[in-house]
Amino acid sequence: MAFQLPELSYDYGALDKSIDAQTMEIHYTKHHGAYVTNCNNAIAGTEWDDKSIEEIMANVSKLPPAVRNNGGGHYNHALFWSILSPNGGDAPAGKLADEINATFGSFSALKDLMNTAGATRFGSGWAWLIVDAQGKLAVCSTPNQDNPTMDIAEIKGTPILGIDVWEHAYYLRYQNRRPDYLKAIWDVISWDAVADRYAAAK
Ligand code: MN3
Repeated sequence: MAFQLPELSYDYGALDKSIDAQTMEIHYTKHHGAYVTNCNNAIAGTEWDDKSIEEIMANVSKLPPAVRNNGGGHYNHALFWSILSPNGGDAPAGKLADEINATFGSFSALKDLMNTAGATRFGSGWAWLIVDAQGKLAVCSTPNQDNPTMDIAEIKGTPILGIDVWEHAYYLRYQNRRPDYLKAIWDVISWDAVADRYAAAK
């Protein structure tokens, strides 16, 4: 069963307060599209071609680099689109808010940690908020299209929020100013979606 691009629940221009429409369209159709195609090609005809993306991530060390890069790209972008929303930008609520306050001190402190993780990731990669094996929240970052669900990850866990810090995610509007993109992206984070992922991960 070949992987497919997930449907977006908003238009390319819907996140314009943080991400412009052209960036969204190229990012989704060309970048994510290529990860899907290349991942499918890399696993076609192998024992992995009927496995879930989660199972592939958990065993990625046994697979060729093309699967790590493109399967990772598919997993990461599917998560990324799902936690963005034109109605985002509020603050975490309920149990997730309590856990953020208990772990990091405040929502503002979490944003600072995520922004630093993203800004200091040399080259391309991702900043993550994860639930670790002990059920605790943690912030980390990964290079390229790696993620914390991969068996090769230095810090492992279930991501509930991921921010793409590849230049293709922000360059048209922000050029080299990655910190400005990171500051703006919080205006389109859907805390409902992150809370759903938190509940599922616990
Ligand atoms: Mn990307």
